[in-house]
Amino acid sequence: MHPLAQRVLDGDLRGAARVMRLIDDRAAGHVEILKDLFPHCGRAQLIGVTGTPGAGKSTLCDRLIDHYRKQGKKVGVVCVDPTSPFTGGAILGDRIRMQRHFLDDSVFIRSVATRGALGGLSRSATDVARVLDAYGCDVVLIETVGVGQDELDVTRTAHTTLVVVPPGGGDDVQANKAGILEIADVFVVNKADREGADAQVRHLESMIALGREIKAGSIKRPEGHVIHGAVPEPIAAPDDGSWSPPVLKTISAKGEGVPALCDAIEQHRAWLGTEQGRTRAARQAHDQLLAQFRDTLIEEALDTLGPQIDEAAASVGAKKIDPYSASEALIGTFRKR
Ligand SMILES: Nc1nc2c(ncn2[C@@H]2O[C@H](COP(=O)(O)OP(=O)(O)OP(=O)(O)O)[C@@H](O)[C@H]2O)c(=O)[nH]1
Ligand SMILES: [Mg+2]
Repeated sequence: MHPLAQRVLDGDLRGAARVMRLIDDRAAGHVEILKDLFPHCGRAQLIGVTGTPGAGKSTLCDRLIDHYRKQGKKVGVVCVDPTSPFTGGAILGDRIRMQRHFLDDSVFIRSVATRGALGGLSRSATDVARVLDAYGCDVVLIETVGVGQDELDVTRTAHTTLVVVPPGGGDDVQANKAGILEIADVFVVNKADREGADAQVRHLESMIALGREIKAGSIKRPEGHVIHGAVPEPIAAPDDGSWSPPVLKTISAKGEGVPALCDAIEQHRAWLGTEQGRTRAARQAHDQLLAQFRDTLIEEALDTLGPQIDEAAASVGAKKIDPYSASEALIGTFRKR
């Protein structure tokens, strides 16, 4: 066992902080520590909190920390900042929103900034969440902005993912329909003290219903033809044991709606224990391994091929070779090494 891994397992705060810094820097040896920690992971409940910029995710996290601390639980928070490391804006906001918990030594808040590397952000966040899990946190909140690829990867780590959106407008929601539906276990319409909250709830609910109908293959053309599948009527309720994301309203600024949200998180947690829930966990594990495999493979290939990739790219740019043949040639070289 790596001595730093042992320190994490012993609940040594400074040891854990050091491991997280090594992860952030992708420093040599950090993978060995993660290997040692992995068998001790899986105890913590991982909750992803994502959604529109400024929707109130950090304010909501602050309330969730409160809730779990009142239950005597140890809480970890990973804030993922996809903005430029030079502005650091989002992290500052996250820290301000949760600052009253900074002196509580049962709350561990850690930020992960974009490194610009391939999948670097989501991987660091996942790894940091694992360290917090092994360190003994009962709950780990992972805050990310938006629903880009990084967020998809991060939420694949989470047991339950909350998608937080503000009332009205709905442009972001509109633009990200597919992504949002894929990742949301619970929808949270925050800032319900503002106009348009009920409209947003209705919009999300109809989106969810539509998503179910498409899945069931029961969407009809206007003239009544079934496009695919043979189910003639739209499926109204999830009575097949699958999970349908509830849409809840909160006013995080005042803590309103938060107890009901915590109930929904618990219900989802219970569902994860059902047959369908376990199927989903297996799919997540599969996706995670695939992502890890992809990253490891690409890293090794970049290490091995290095400048040859730049040369090939220049040739493709100059139209001396097509990208398909160039990739095949690179893979050929990589295989032979
Ligand atoms: N009116 C109202 N304002 C809120 C509510 N919750 C949060 N806010 C305010 O919304 C602003 C953004 O809140 P944050 O919690 O920082 O939002 P965020 O989603 O974490 O923001 P980013 O991390 O920058 O994407 C702050 O000024 C909050 O005080 C709410 O329920 N009602
Ligand atoms: Mg925030």
